[in-house]
Amino acid sequence: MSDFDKMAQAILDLDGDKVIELVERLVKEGMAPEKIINDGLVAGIEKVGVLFKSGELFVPEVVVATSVMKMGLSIVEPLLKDKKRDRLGLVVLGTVRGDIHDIGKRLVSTMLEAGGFEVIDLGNEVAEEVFVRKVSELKPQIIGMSAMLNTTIPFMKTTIDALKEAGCRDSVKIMVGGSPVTPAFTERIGADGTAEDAVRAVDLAKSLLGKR
Ligand code: B1M
Repeated sequence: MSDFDKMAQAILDLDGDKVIELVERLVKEGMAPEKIINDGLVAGIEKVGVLFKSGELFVPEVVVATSVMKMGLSIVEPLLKDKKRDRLGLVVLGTVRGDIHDIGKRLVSTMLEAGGFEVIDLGNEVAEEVFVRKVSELKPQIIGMSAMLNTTIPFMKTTIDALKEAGCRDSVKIMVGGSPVTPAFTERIGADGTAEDAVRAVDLAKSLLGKR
């Protein structure tokens, strides 16, 4: 079994000590933080999702698996942030109203920071009026919305409508993401772009601002 398989298995076993031990060893051996995140930690939480869907795991176990995964993330994230370069722009990020999934958003935030953006993360269950208030207060170049539920992605459109109503839609670029979000949905709600993962989210943010 590879170290990444062991890490994913440790997340499934809800074994935080094992995850920490493996992450710390791989970091010490010089493994790229992005690889530890994608091939070990994200792979583990995705396996949790498969077992949750098939009814073999229940919400309390997924909650603990999430904390175990985050223990590993908190070791590698600072290494990515060390790569911070010149500020390319300000991104205000949040998971939309009614949705508490934050692992993907957190990865997007970390990768954007590593890619040179300043990020203000508004957290989870961010109501449309909060996005509107933050656009006028902080004047970001980009608003990023994340959602993981079929029942919460409609709030992305609600937020865009609220920004239009407040007269500030045209002052920001809007990017959206999360597993139920498709390019067709993105276009339909009038957002400016979507990305499948955190690495592509950085490319998207740069292209929205005309930077390479
Ligand atoms: Co929930 N959950 N969950 N869950 N959960 C999913 C999403 C689900 C697919 C599981 C399943 O059925 N297989 C399903 C949603 C079905 C749907 O509607 N499409 C689901 C459900 C149903 C629920 C509840 C309703 C369960 C219940 O209570 N009965 C409930 C809802 C709570 C709520 O939000 N109101 C719920 C609760 C939870 C937990 C609290 C237990 C926990 C969340 C903990 C947390 O985040 N703090 C949880 C988890 C962990 C999951 C799974 C297992 C993993 C999600 C995750 O973190 N993936 C998930 C199953 C799965 O996805 N396989 C599932 C890893 C993460 C790195 O990927 O978030 O996709 P992702 O992010 C990616 C990309 O999407 C993209 O980049 C990220 C990084 O590469 N991306 C962006 C994300 N945001 C972006 C924004 C961008 C650009 C790219 O621009 C701004």
